[in-house]
Amino acid sequence: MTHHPVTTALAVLSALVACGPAIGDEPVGSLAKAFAGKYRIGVAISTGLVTNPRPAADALIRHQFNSATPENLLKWENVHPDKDRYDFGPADRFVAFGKENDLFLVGHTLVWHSQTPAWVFESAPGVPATREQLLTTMRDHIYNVAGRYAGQIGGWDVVNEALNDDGTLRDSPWRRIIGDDYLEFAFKYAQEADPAAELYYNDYSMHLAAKRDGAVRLVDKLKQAGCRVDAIGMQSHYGMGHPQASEVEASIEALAEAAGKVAITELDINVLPWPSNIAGADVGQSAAASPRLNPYRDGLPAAKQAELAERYAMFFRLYNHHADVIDRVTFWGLDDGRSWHNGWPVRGRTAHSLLFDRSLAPKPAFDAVLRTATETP
Ligand code: 9MR
Repeated sequence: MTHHPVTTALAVLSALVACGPAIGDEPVGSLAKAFAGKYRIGVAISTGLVTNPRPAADALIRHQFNSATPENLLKWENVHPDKDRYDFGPADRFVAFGKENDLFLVGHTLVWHSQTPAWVFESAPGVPATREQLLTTMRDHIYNVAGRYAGQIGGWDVVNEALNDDGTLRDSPWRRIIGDDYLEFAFKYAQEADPAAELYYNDYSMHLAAKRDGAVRLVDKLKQAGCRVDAIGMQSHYGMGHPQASEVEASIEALAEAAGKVAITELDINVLPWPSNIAGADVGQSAAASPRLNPYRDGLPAAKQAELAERYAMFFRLYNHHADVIDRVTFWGLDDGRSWHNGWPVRGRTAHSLLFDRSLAPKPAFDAVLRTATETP
């Protein structure tokens, strides 16, 4: 099928109106501007958008967001794949993009059990590193990565996902080799690498009471040990039926009390059916594909769009109510086509988790979120 040139031109124009800065009679509002008095609005940027930039996506980011987190390119396996080799190319481009567009940049992440090459935990292939060796590896990595971007990356997820859902410390190689105090070293090295950067502890399922209590204990302990923790990150990978607003609210309050500030660091709402064997956001889990698990291949029906919009609005009303302790709300991806939910926990699904659809047009959820910025409580 060929497209009539006028139809094509109109489609291009309407896409520009939808996602670009004010063009035409009804400019699309800007999340960053609408929430400017409350908190920053961030977006996770995929590596593809950095290595293969798309003008329409760049324009959308510029118009809608004032903060950005690299979705993958600063993870250990990407930035420091071998002991003596760093790959700073994509990260340098991400930082340059942030500077050009005046975005507050968040580094994700320095110390995590996942996406970390095996060599980090070994002194020779198959031989576990000693505590001293692993501390040296951790320090060098943090100094080289956070140090390189000192003054440019404004805050770091220093440690990611150190807790089990019951609030105890995860049995990661970091903990097994160094001991429970590995987090203290991570925060200390990060502060030394860039004394001006904000330092965060970041985790998923933080609405769970036991995990929230564990995070409070963890941050209290870090502070007693003399570490600075500027905010606790609640990743916020949500579904349509869970969690309850009351659970999220209780965590915002408790975590803000412990750290002073909370950041919503990886927000998305998955409308797809949830495989029965999966819980939380642990990237190590997976489930088999089936048509039943991929019901919206051809688009999200209007009733579901409205439900998603209302659920997003509900969370933003909560964030607005607690805006005094919320530093930032970051969406985990720019648009539905780029959401990690297309590939996890089931491969090859059609996700609808974000505020912009696959053509970068704003969805009803976008309008609903934007409206909350000016609602009277
Ligand atoms: O969205 C990320 C996906 O592209 C990666 O394949 C995956 C593994 O690195 O990580 C995803 O991001 C995760 C984030 O780094 C930590 N919290 C959970 C996120 C979703 O899995």
